[in-house]
Amino acid sequence: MADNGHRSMEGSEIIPEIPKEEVTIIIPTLNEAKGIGKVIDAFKEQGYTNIFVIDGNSQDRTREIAKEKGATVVVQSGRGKGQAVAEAFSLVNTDVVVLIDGDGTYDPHDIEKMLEPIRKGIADHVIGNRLINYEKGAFTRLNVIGNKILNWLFRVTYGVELYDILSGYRALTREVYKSVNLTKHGFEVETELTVETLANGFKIVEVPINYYKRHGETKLSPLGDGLKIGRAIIEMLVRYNPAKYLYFLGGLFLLLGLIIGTYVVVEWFKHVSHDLLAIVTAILVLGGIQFMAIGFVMSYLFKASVEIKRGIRGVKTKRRNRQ
Ligand SMILES: Nc1nc2c(ncn2[C@@H]2O[C@H](COP(=O)(O)OP(=O)(O)OP(=O)(O)O)[C@@H](O)[C@H]2O)c(=O)[nH]1
Ligand SMILES: [Mg+2]
Repeated sequence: MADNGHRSMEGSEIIPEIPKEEVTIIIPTLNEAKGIGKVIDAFKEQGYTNIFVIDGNSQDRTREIAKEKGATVVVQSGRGKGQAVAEAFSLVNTDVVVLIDGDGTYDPHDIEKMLEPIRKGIADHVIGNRLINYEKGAFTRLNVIGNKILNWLFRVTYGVELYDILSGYRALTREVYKSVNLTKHGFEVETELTVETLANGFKIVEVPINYYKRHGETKLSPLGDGLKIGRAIIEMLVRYNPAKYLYFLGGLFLLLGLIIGTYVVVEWFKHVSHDLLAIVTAILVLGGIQFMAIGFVMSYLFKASVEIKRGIRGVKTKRRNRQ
């Protein structure tokens, strides 16, 4: 990477040639004996030989098949897809990692599409968007609706135009996968990866990919995991952009102040005075303005810290190139 690591206008590192040995395919698996073999074969046929299976102690032949096909297989030390992904990130060290499920839902032949934005330097993290072109039956109706709602919730709260934040097909540069701090153990991992990347000032780009019906049994509980993911989206906003909460609170105070204040003024014209309500109005309006002002300063600090992180990375890359 030191030879060709320079940055694009967007601030992402351009890696014009990504040698195949500098890409690790990470596949978290839990009882995926029906799909894992085909997924590994398809990557190997294309010359990708660094295949890392992080297994959740499968009770079927998943690990044997993966080993037979030449993958490195590690049994995760904890539980859940999130913990498995975090552990895999700590164990590999190539320029790029590609994350994919072991159930045959994603197309290994989409890998070049996934890597292209990194090569061009327009992204540090690429998400494969499944929701544009998927095989009939690949999603249940509930899953389509759930995905749409959660993506909408994300766009509204974070203000970032992404349409498939829960996709399991991703490509990440070393800078991203070594810097994300993954604390969630389950299916919130995709949300956390997305939020962590944005909060650290990296760029995410989505590319349309194919999506097929899975082999084997799902491990996802649509309602239970959907609710957990929704909660994670909101929770992580507090962690990374508390200013938005203050705007919301400030807006609420001002609105209440305005309603009560209007009532007080209308009554005053009728020669009825409401001293207590007038005080409440003043408190609500002043409180609302204060929340908003603090929110404004915080959002400025938040944006500045993201810019600083991006700047520091640029300086580091320049220095590395000079060496
Ligand atoms: N290591 C590990 N892998 C897991 C665990 N839970 C799920 N996985 C794997 O993570 C990937 C995603 O899980 P899926 O059950 O396919 O979830 P999904 O893709 O959201 O849902 P589907 O629509 O059913 O495909 C699959 O390859 C699973 O085998 C776990 O606890 N540990
Ligand atoms: Mg899947």
